[in-house]
Amino acid sequence: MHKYNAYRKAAGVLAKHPTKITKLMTPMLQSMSLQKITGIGPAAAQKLVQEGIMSIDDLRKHTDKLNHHQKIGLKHFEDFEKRIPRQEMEELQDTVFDVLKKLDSEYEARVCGSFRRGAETSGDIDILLTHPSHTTQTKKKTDHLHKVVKELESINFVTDTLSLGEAKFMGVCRRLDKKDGSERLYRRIDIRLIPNDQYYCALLYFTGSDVFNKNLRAHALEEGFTLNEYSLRPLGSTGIPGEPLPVTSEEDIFDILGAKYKKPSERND
Ligand code: 8DG
Ligand code: CA
Ligand code: CA
Repeated sequence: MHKYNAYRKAAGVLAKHPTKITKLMTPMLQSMSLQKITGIGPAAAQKLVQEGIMSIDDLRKHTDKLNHHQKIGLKHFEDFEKRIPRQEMEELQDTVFDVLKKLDSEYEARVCGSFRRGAETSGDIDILLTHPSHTTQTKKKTDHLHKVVKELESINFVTDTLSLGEAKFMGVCRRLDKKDGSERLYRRIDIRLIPNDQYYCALLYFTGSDVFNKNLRAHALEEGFTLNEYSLRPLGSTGIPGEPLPVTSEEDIFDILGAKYKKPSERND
């Protein structure tokens, strides 16, 4: 009954103000289309629409309104919309791992996200990186990530940087030229430097899927733990999280939570 009345009311409003509603829907759709570009979130998109930028084509005529990240997003928009075949993901992975090995044999890295779950195609490349010398106890700043990115640029693998901090790189890369004439698309790549003691919680989190993560976090709470991308902590009777539990594998996390271990390929939902 309530629902029926709500629909009847909505229909009445629509009938009385058809142009108002159409106008409202149009900026919403325009804003959503602009948000397909990396670096353009809801706020930026809304601002652009208010300034009369109605489409991605309009945006190309007004690149002065964009910051560096958004400009690169626009430049490679078509490429970024395309999924990356697994074969190419493996090539991209090999390139990064070769560089890491050359720089320091103690680096440990993983491609996470849909690739680790066995997907045939991936939207981007999510890499986790760690090094025994880098832990949450490390007092001085580490420059591992800057060193790695610099090296990946020097071999013309990384082509653009969207953002680079001590712990997170967001950028663009491209397959190295195999001289077989095949197309080399620009791909989105993220590299996160993780303190060694947080590596397995991060690995679990960034492998996903996000639905799987949500369910496991809910299960953790039921068991009296709090789980996030950094740590697994017991919740005391007061509900205050205790110290992070030591974990040395993903299996440890499932064990502590009393959950059956699931391989990455079993974490798609
Ligand atoms: P895809 O790139 O092939 O489209 O899929 P994906 O690899 O599963 O998704 P992603 O957006 O690249 O995120 C990688 C993992 O990070 C995801 O599988 C689980 C974790 N994750 C969450 N929540 C979120 C979130 O809000 N944003 C991002 N970027 N990652 C998240 O659990
Ligand atoms: Ca991904
Ligand atoms: Ca990603």
